[in-house]
Amino acid sequence: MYEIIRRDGLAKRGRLHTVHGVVETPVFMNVGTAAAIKGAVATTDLQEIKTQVQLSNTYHLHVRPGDEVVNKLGGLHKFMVWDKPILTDSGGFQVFSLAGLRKIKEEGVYFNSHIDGRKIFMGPEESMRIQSNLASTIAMAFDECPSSVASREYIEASVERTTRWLVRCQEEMKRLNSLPETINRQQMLFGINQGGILEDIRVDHAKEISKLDLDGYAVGGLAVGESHEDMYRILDAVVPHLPVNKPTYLMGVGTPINILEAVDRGVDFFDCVYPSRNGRHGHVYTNHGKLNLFNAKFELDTRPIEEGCQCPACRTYSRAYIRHLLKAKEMLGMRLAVLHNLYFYNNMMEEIREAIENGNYAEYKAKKIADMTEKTC
Ligand code: PRF
Ligand code: ZN
Repeated sequence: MYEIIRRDGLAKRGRLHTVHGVVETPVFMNVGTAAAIKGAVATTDLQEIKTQVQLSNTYHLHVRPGDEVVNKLGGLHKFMVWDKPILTDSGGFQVFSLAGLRKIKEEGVYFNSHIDGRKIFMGPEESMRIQSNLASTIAMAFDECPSSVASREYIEASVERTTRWLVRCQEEMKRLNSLPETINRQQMLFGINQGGILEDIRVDHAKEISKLDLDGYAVGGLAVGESHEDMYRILDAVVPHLPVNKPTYLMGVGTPINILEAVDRGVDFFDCVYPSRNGRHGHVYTNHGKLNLFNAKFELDTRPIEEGCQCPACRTYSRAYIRHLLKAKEMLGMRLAVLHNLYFYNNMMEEIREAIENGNYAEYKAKKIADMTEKTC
């Protein structure tokens, strides 16, 4: 059940009630592709960095260790020792971005594993069965994310197939949730809107999938190489055609500014590898722009990454020390930079929720963007 507590323009302050607790929205989900957040982040860290939801991947966990193994161990929550919500992506997108030779057919996708090259088939039913085995809180529909340079004809045919796949996902999920052996019999299913940057196809698809009574709706197929202006134009067109009483999830987005802009257009859920990936490379977010800790100017800098930041890195260590750790390839360097970055994102979402509650989201967004792009430090 999703409730809207407050609206400020199109921005929504909401609450998603799940079997694994409540998600306060807008929310940034922390990416743990293979059941771990890269950068040696443990469950015990997540409370301190304000994580609400972890995101894992159907495709990766199916290949290794295998969803049957996770199922025998009692599901992903027990396996990872995380009792709050987990969203699993369906595998569709990862198959397209990672797997080798692949063939897309009406029944699903044939491809080779990126680990050992073995042949795998995944269709809507397989994706739902894997996600049911994993017993995540929210399962994503099996979709195709067409290439950003695909033709109108290709995108049209692909989106129609994605709709047929969605209907199959919904039926299979209903069946799995009714089985006594299913670990999470209240698993939620989110549908995914596609259509590249073609507004008419996007809007038709949004209207079509809105007729199905799903637990939430995602906008997929963005942040795949198009301009930020195109992304915002598609959100402007699509979000008003998705059910307002259901959560809206923008998949794989993005920079702090992308998130601030998308919240303003009615988006509630986000995920992105940027904070963890950038952290592992020594790039850290601050309210005055991104810093590269490898830069020589931080050699003798005794300040924390960000003055006043309450993350585990900033409460204890200096820029100079973390810079040294990163240069010496000490694991602690990556870990601290990742913890800071995830805290920065999760804390920004808390600020966003507060601003919407106070009815001053427009001012908050303008100031946050002005500060982040001002480039001092
Ligand atoms: N589909 C799925 N997962 C995704 C995407 C998508 O289009 C994207 C696109 N940014 C990220 N993750 N299933
Ligand atoms: Zn910090």
